[in-house]
Amino acid sequence: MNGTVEPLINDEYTGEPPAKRLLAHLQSLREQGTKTVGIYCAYAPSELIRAFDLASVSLCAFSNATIEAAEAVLPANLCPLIKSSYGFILKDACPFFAISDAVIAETTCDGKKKMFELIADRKPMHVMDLPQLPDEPEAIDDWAAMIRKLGRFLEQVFHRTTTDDRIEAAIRDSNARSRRMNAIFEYAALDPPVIAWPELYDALFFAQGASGAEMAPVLDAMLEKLETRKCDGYAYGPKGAPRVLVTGCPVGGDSLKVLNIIEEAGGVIVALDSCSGMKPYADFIEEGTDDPVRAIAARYLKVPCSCMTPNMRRLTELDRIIVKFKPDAVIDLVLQACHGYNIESAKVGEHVQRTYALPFLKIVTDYSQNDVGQIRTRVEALLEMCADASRRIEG
Ligand code: BJ8
Repeated sequence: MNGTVEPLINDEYTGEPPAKRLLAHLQSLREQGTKTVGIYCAYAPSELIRAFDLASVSLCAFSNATIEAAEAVLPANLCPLIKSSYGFILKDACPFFAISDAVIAETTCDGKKKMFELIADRKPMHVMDLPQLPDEPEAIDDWAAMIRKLGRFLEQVFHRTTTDDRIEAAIRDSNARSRRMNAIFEYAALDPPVIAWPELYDALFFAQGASGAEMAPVLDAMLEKLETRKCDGYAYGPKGAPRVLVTGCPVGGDSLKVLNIIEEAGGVIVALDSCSGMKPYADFIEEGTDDPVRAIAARYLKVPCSCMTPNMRRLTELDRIIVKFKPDAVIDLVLQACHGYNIESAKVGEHVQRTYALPFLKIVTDYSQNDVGQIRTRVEALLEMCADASRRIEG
């Protein structure tokens, strides 16, 4: 970063892990009587949860420290995200789970589905049956039915009801948050970018558990500072640094090692295409329909997850991101034993290389530090290809 700049979120949690800020926020909501629902996936319709005056928050899933405990029960050759999630529950180490009054799960990948069975007795849990052929005509009816069924679960557990008007209000609140998040992403799309990925990550992390109204002052203050940075000619990253798009599995905690390596190797990350990144804000829910639950269903079925087949939206979404963020290279981050993202990587690599002639690298990793040296070597080689390409263009 050139020069010292004021942090975009400047509060008592600045410089701390972003979970602390979110936890404090949720605890203060609880003190005012707001109950919490824990979620594990971007398909969980948080608008419906909020329409019941409940907070929704993503549960812990990104630490190597909880994997050993999980492996006493789960197979070692399972996705680290699932093992870590389960280990957090076994060790009673996830503060967000501790304050959750219920948990929502979905039938996404097999490993997650079976892990949910093992934790189903810990809290009231509801599993949503996710249609996995999203383009079939009945998918939207099926998913809308599942969202209504979730509503009945929330009614039973929390002894309250909601209305279409409140669901519509939650949709509008969620869209307002997405609009502001997208306005923040514009500053990463600038060339050079004026926002660092840890700053993006801080905002994305807080947004996992804060409503649009709660996020508004935070994001508005960020936007004001970003505009000042832009006007002041501030640039993030070394001059001419290759711009990197990171796509693939959700990234957080110990897998952030890959993002750190990319920047240590001289790249700047301009887009994070994953469920822990920009993916949840890529689309809006239609407002003002006569069936807000169906509008929510339509939006969520568009989430381009590799559990879906075919998952053509992954490629069309990559098109949008590549045109907007103008990356010089694409890195597909796949968690070990995530067969969906791993297999899909062949299509992703072929698409970005053939359509955009972009250097592409698939990294398969877990939450340990064992492969840091190997990843660094491969990332450095990728970024060197970008430098060679730009030297050729200049020459
Ligand atoms: S909508 S990406 S959050 S399922 S747990 S699929 S990494 S093997 S997290 Fe996901 Fe929902 Fe899809 Fe997004 Fe692979 Fe691991 Fe399964 Fe995973």
